[in-house]
Amino acid sequence: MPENNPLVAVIMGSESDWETMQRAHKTLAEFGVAHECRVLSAHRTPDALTEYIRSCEERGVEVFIAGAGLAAALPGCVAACTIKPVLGVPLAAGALNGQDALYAIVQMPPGIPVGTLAIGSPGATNAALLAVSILANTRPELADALKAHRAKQSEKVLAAKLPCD
Ligand code: RP5
Repeated sequence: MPENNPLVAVIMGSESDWETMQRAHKTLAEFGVAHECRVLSAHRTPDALTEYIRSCEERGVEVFIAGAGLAAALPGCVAACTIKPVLGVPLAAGALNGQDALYAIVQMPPGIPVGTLAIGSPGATNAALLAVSILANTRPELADALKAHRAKQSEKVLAAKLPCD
């Protein structure tokens, strides 16, 4: 595989999802993980979605991240088309503030799993970190980068000052 081929594909159901899903893009970029982001909808572009997943597999993608709101069929549809790990991010897009998407994504029937993250930005960030963890199983440089990232978080907590200090 050429070196710049994406290892992670970040798919979202609508352009309106970018505001949240850019957290996944930014986190993957921070770790230097080759990835690409696409808008494709399970309901509105089913054929293009299937074709895209096939092309991702041919180009060596190892992890899929899929973010969607409302009925949020996207992560499950991606999982139906690949045996690669699929990480689902429920997005707050309507009256139910993402709880609809959370239930839709987390309640996959047994046999076609989607690793479901938190609603919204924390989920988008953690989906990317989890993708890095998966890739780090076979890439020591990513494992080191993850350890450094954790250490930085620990330092920040330990250095915290309260108004009563
Ligand atoms: C879902 O419907 C998308 O993932 C998005 O979160 C939501 C609303 O989409 P738009 O009406 O903004 O295109 O499929």
